[in-house]
Amino acid sequence: MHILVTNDDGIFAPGLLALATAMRQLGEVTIIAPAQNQSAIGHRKTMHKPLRAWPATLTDGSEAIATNGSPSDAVALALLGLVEERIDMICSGINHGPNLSRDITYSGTVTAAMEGAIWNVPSVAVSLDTYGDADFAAAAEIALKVARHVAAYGLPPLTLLNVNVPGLPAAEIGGIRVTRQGQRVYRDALVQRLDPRGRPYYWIGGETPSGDAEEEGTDMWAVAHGLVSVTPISMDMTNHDAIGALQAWDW
Ligand SMILES: [Mn+2]
Repeated sequence: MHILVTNDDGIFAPGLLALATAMRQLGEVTIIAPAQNQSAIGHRKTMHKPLRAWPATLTDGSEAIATNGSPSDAVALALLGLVEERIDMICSGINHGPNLSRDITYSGTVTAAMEGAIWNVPSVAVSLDTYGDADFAAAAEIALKVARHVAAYGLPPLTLLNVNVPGLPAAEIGGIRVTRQGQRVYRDALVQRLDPRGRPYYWIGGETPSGDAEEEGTDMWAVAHGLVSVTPISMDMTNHDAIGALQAWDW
């Protein structure tokens, strides 16, 4: 097995090192990740400036490749030939913070795995549901278990796994549940300020998003109940149920 490990928190994020360290139990690991934090970058494909890639050494001495590109650029660079060896799996993370429900459309962690899924390389995104102190080693052991299952069973075409690990000590994590996307509630608020020349500028601020933890079987429900959430995500975003209704419109 040759596993590509990437993230969106940046090449020196501890979650990346924990994930790469765990994945070495499954196979050879190549690390390529953004040089800086690119959380919430979305599925960006860089087309209007050059992409750079350069060697980096992680805190444990691991050799890695840093890039000025986005997480999905990092995956594309590797698959397009920057990494010469065939890549059998892509693991993205471990993100410091959850990627639940519609977060996946913003998340660089998940969109890196989406890039892999588009290439039909089995891809897994892993996030830890805490913004506080994070036990990445425990989450990495869970990521390894998920990756072993992906290697053994395979994934359907154009499908990635979005894994969210509760932000709990390892002994308090209850097990793995296969889930669907739940309902995220964003609490964004626009903050307007004035620059030194009196012109307005804006931040999208507000409180940390919440969501419906009561709807059983969702990603949000699982992590709220101390369970690891594994959601299969399809790159077919068609709302198949809506096709009939739209066809009935008087076009
Ligand atoms: Mn992140």
